[in-house]
Amino acid sequence: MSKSEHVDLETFIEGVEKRNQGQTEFIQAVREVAQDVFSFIEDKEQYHAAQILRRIAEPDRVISFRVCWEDDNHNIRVQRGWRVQNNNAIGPYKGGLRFDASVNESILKFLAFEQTFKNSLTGLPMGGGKGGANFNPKGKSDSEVMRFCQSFMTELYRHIGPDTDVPAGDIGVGSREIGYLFGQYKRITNRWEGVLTGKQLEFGGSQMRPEATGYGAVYFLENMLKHIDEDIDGKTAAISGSGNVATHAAEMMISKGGKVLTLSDSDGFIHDKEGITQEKLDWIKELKQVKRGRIKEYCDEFSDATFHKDKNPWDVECDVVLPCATQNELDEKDAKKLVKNGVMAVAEGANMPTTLEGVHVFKDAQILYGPGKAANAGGVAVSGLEISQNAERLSWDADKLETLLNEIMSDIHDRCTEYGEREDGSVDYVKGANIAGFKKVADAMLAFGVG
Ligand code: NDP
Ligand code: 2IT
Repeated sequence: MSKSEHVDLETFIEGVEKRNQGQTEFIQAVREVAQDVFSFIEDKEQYHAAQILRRIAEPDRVISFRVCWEDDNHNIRVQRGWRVQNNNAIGPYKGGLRFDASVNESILKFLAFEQTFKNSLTGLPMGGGKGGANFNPKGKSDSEVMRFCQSFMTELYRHIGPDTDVPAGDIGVGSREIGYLFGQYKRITNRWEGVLTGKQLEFGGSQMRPEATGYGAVYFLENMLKHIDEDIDGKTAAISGSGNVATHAAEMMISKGGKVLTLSDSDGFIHDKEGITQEKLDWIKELKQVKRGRIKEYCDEFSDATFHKDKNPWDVECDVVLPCATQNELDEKDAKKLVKNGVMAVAEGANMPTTLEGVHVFKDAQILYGPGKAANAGGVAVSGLEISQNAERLSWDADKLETLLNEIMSDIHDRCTEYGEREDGSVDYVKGANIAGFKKVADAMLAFGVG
């Protein structure tokens, strides 16, 4: 074969921009990975010749469909649903479903692209996918959510399967929604199979799956700190979000002796200078999961705390930061403030919560910075273990799963170190995660030939 002509990084990005006009989040995610992958493959002709990154950055398919449902006032409502199947080189497509008013194709394509690298990093055989709908579950009755989920699955079921594509939860999709979705899949197909993860324990769910993303992010943080002979005990933390990931990250921080100062939702953040204790956190979990309330109500219950409307918590002085709400919630200005205030580590529970400019601030300051695709991989890793349990029709106990989660997070840390260590011994976790995640998928694609 004659030597192929290589495009340079900027030409590659220009092509991505041209083919995905207006899809800013997707372009951002590709740009962040491409920088590191281009330097890694510089002297590796086989990856260039096979156009591997170009192929990973073009989803295998994007399925979009109408979701029609009836609200409690008998109005007919029409939403748009999607499943983005990005890449299945190393296993069936795997990744969550997001129900939020902001959901669009760009956001789901960025999430499916990121998921491909994240799932590779876990060491488990899972490809990358993501889906969801521009449906806002806030303020909806249980019956409305049920009818929406049933309608959504009535189309989605034909595109998924335990060996094809296994969705799970993400923003706005928790155990209630997974229950309705699974029930409808089972009804339509007459098959009981592990087609979704994040199920309740009664019907094939895994111990530790609800906790896995948040706990895993703290284990990753602990690994990064250990690398510089530090630990969590006594460290103050600012956490954003108050959903599944944020509350479990807070729980593990508290259990390791950390002091959690903040949590948030899309209305603003709460600041509790005394620290959010496990007792207070149990109150928050009840507020968010059962009463479906707002985080500001915390200040009515715990009067020392203050609520900061329409603000994120990045002004608060702290040792470590765990952004656990959503993409692009921490920008360059926030990053500079955090560095100025002496933050030593950032572990991302959310997907791409830091803007590209913010990432550069953290990297330049050489603080410990664990990107989402590494730090929040514990959730999908335990989803992978839920698939294994369903396949062998067994349930493993919580201790075994917690041990496995711990080991997987430590292995991910080691993979990042292998490819991201700088000459001075510090670690560029972004580079490490991007290259380690890429290499496994790329080598599988090379084995398959062009297709
Ligand atoms: P939840 O729906 O349980 O919670 C989301 C939290 O983020 C809520 O507190 C929500 O507040 C807040 N939030 C959402 N959108 C915004 C916004 N635009 N501005 C400010 N706050 C916002 O979702 P998860 O905890 O599951 O997901 C949080 C993040 O973690 C996401 O980035 C997700 O992709 C990522 N993630 C999740 C995994 C999982 O296993 N669940 C695995 C890996 C990553 P409000 O109630 O006001 O909307
Ligand atoms: O972003 C993520 O990794 C998730 N939302 C979890 C995906 C999964 O399949 O468990």
